[in-house]
Amino acid sequence: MKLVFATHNLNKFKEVQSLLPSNIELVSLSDIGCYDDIPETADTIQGNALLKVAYVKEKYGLDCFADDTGLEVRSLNNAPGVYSARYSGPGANAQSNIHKLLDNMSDIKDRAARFKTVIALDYNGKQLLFEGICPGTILSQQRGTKGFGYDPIFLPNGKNQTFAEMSLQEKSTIGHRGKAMQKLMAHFS
Ligand code: ITT
Repeated sequence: MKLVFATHNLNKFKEVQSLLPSNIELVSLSDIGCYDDIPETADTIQGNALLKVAYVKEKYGLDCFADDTGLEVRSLNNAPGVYSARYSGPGANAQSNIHKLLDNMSDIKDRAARFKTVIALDYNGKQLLFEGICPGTILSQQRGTKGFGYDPIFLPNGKNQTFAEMSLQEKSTIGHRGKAMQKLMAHFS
């Protein structure tokens, strides 16, 4: 079976590809000729995941799934949350977002946070949602060079390595995206 994964994030694509059984062939946005900046204007993570699949369905008529992810920090009222990608403003990137978050948390003792992924699936005329959550804490300094985004400052609960210090496989086993993907795959089994 072929399924479009509606993401422009190559790291996400690789994570998801490593989790899929061999009977599912993942098709990228560039494979279908989509280079558009798909609007993510909803005010919830779930809403943005649904917007991404709706865009591909409407413009290309293809079944697909999409992932929207946010980092929710308890002491910041769950910010950056749905705004994780543009937390540091126009031209934001992973490093500027990390620096802004560490600055905002410099005096904060409660470092609890969680990654939340919502996968939206548009398949056979139906839309379904699958959620994955990974609890952890925000470190005060970056550790590790693997992964992407906020991974160097996120220490999952019960682990002594950040997501950026772990192998892709280990991150997927305990991580938010891996948990949401397990639910997606259970749907197809
Ligand atoms: P697509 O929308 O094209 O899938 P994106 O990078 O914009 O790619 P999101 O909107 O889901 O994806 O991501 C929001 C932000 O959260 C963005 O800054 C990511 O780098 C970050 N992020 C997402 N998943 C992450 C993960 O597993 N580890 C660390 N940071 C992550």
